[in-house]
Amino acid sequence: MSNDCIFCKIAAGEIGGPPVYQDEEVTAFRDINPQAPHHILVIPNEHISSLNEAADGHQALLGKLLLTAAKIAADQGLAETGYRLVLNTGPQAGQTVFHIHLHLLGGRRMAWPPG
Ligand code: DGP
Repeated sequence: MSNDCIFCKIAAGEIGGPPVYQDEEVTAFRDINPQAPHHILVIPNEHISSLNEAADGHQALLGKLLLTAAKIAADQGLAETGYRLVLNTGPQAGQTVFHIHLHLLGGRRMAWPPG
């Protein structure tokens, strides 16, 4: 855990409301600034600043982020209509919180290419 990381504090239950999903490896919670009717962030409980800092040993954990997002999407009724997963990496991609997080967005039609 990084003491100055807001997402570490959320994963530890120190701030924020009840998570959408949590187990010993990952936490999912609603984005504070939703960009779609459903906007959920899925994070590893372990602090990893960005995908650039992920190592080979994180392979299973990163796969779990994807599978957890898919399960949450199904639980939220988004599997049939579709949803988008976004993983911003670095400032130019728009990453503002430096703890890996997968955006799960759904409930509206998405444009392509993304802005
Ligand atoms: P990104 O731009 O990819 O780094 O996305 C960071 C997201 O995190 C952004 O959509 C807003 C969200 N966020 C930032 N601080 C908080 C917080 O304290 N609580 C929650 N639930 N979401 C937050």
